[in-house]
Amino acid sequence: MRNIENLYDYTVGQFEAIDHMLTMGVGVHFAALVFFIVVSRFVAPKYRVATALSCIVMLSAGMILFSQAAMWTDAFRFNGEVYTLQDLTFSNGYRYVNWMATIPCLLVQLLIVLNLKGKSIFSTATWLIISAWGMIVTGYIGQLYEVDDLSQLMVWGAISTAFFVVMNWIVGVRIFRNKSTMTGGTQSTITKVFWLMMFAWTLYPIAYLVPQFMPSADGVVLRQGLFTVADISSKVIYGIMITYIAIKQSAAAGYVPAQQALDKIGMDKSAVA
Ligand code: RET
Repeated sequence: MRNIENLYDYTVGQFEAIDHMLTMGVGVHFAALVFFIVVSRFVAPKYRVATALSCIVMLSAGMILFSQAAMWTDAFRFNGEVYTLQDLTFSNGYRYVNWMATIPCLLVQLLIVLNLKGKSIFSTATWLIISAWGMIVTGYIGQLYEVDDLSQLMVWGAISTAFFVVMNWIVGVRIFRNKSTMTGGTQSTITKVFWLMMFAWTLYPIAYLVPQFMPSADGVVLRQGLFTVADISSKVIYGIMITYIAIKQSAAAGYVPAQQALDKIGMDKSAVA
């Protein structure tokens, strides 16, 4: 009974909205997995790990969302009027555990397209991963209190946010420092990636705070909606932008499959010339 999801009855509309959002999330991540596998051949070996990391994130997120959707439909039964909890419970905790793996992948793919190498990629990745894990572990602990003790939710949330700020600061500094190394006209795209991250990643702490500002069945629908928008933006759209940058930089470095792909879809003719 750790999550507020288990406290309410849901109308058919509320129940199905959540079921449909989770199921859509599964579909989007698996479809994107196919996309990343197919386009990885246009990415030069130097950047290909970035796209491979997107594949891992898609598989991992698709699987966790599949299990969230199954858990949601297993936990509640329709009694002719509303959906009520049965002898199983629903938990968001699995998401947090999944982030321990997916967030490092998302951060490392960013560092790869920022052209960081050797010692500097290793040390930046280490600091980013330490702060990300600090953020996740403290957030995981906090969400265990969302039903029983909102003050604990807030205290752990504040500690987690401190890690989040450090992580964002490192990301911002790295992007704006390394922008000048980026080729193929990708400097404006990386700025967009930065703002996408700031937007999408902030939706997660808002979802965390739902028990504080909207403890109701509608709040639960809002929370699962926030998670869905955040997941698709921070992993799928982000991954597409990262791979786009990787292909453009590959073309600028003379990688022929990248040049052919860009020429064909008319995105960048200058890189071929
Ligand atoms: C928590 C706890 C409350 C405070 C903050 C949080 C931040 C979570 C974030 C999650 C990002 C997840 C991603 C997943 C990709 O697979 C832990 C909810 C600040 C930023 C990008």
